[in-house]
Amino acid sequence: MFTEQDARWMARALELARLGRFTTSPNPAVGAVLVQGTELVGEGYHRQAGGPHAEVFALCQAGSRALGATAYVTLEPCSHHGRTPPCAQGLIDAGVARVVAAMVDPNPQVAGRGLAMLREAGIEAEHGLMAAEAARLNTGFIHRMRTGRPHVTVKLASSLDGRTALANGQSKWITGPDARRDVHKHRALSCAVLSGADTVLADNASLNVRWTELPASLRGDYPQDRLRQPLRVIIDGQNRLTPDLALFSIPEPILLVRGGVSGGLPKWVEECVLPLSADGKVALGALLDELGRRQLNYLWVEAGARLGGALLTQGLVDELILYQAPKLMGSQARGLFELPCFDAMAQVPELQLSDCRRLGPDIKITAKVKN
Ligand code: AOF
Ligand code: ZN
Repeated sequence: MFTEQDARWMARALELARLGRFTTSPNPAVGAVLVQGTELVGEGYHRQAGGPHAEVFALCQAGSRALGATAYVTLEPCSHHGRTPPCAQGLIDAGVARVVAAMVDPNPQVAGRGLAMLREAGIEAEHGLMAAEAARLNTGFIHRMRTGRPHVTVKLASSLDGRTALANGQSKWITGPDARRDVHKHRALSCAVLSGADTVLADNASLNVRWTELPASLRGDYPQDRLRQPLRVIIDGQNRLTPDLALFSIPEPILLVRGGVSGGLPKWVEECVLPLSADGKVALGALLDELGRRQLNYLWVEAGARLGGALLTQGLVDELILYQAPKLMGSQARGLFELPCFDAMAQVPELQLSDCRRLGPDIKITAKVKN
């Protein structure tokens, strides 16, 4: 059904889509290419919500050369009037002859209607070319469209024997600079960073993205003036965080999840009271629902063994990213996750490795959690 040429142009559209991945949320990252015969006549990618969709840039560049062209798009062209008019109609009006989409848009407002609109207008419209690559680019968006919650990745850094801090709390630094820059990349790709009061108090962490700490290879794709900060979400059930912490000195949004509102914080801090579970802890499922309502696609968790363990035990973690340094910290040091005591291997949470690579002296393990 698809030719080698089709695959080549779709690969270009995916490359373009990737350029938007730091800035399109809550929208997906999408790329589009218009080809006349063997000639590229227009291309573009979605940059930010509220701005033009990928197809609009490509159509604009192609002008009258869009007539009879083939469009390669990494996501089905939209059919609805959102912040912008429907792309399917734009392609029809421009006289495009064929549309190849990598995947159907999981947004229930579209969900196949864009492709149907094109077919009704007599345009050949197909999907399924490089669908897995396209889906990987928008894991968070797809997850939120299906579940109403953000995709949750828990990040941990440990020694080879799975220890995250010495018994006295010391943890600076277990992993090297390459691993720490990679963490920064993930923060920049995320819509929100979740942590707990314990972690914030122990490290006086800022949990923001600092451009100079991103991997150098990324800074080209992602100019400093487009840097976007993830929402910092901190669980502080006992109102222990005080306004003098480093976290509050950075004038970027913070959502403090608390037992009660205390006030007296900078204006960029929002306090939010959520239901408590039976044991008096913030109901984590309700928190994810709230973050989903706020249209956050990717949640990056940098927390301690207790919050990580609670998320894992409640089946709320989708992915684990573990940076491991070739060090041994011993069994007196702190572990990765606080989990219940298991009596049988059949009870143990199981993960599925999706990637394993070296980062300088350390290794990075990415694993999906089977819930
Ligand atoms: C496309 N091309 O480049 C993107 C699409 O509010 P709006 O108008 O920006 O619409 C957002 C929705 O449009 C988003 O949830 C997703 O379903 C689709 N994104 N569609 O045709 C694009 N970014
Ligand atoms: Zn569109």
